[in-house]
Amino acid sequence: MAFFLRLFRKKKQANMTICGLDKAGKTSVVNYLMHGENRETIPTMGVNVNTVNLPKLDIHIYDLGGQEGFRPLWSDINERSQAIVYIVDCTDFERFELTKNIFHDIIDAQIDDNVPVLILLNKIDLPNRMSRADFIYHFGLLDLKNTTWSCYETSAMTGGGLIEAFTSFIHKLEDEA
Ligand code: G3D
Ligand code: MG
Repeated sequence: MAFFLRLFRKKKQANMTICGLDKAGKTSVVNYLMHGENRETIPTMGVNVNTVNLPKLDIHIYDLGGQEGFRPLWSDINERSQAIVYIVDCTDFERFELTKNIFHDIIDAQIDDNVPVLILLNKIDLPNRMSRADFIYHFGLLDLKNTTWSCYETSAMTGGGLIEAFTSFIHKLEDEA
């Protein structure tokens, strides 16, 4: 009986939100995940949704517009997400404090403690970037006591680091489904 129930049970759904400042590389990362290559992007107006169908789980990927005007939309979507991906441009020293504050606001006010968070230090193909160790320290990740987080260096230009970053993250979601 349990076997038949499993066969006909509706597949589990999960929402995954991709957050970060405009130009961090959110849409480029989603394009790489969906198409296996870098594609030209235009600024995201509002929200783009893509669905990945895995055997046990459908993941709805919400790619949010990062400009200031769209950020008020984030909290609604984040509150309904089972996973958060936060993308930081590792060469954008000027907006480091801004993106750090926005990140901590999401963690503190928009998601539950049990929602896993994947942080991507993106654009590692470029020179003059911050190191992962410096980033983890200065971004305050070591101060997060209740959040399950992981941090990977990635390039949505070359695809570097993306498989490593998403493999265990997505397996975790599948296991919880
Ligand atoms: P967003 O969705 O976060 O706003 P986009 O960011 O994905 O639209 O990317 C913004 C710009 O950064 C794009 O360049 C894109 O090609 C570039 N970009 C994204 N990821 C990387 C990366 O890993 N390495 C490098 N070198 N560039 C990246 P344009 O020139 O179109 O603005
Ligand atoms: Mg975008």
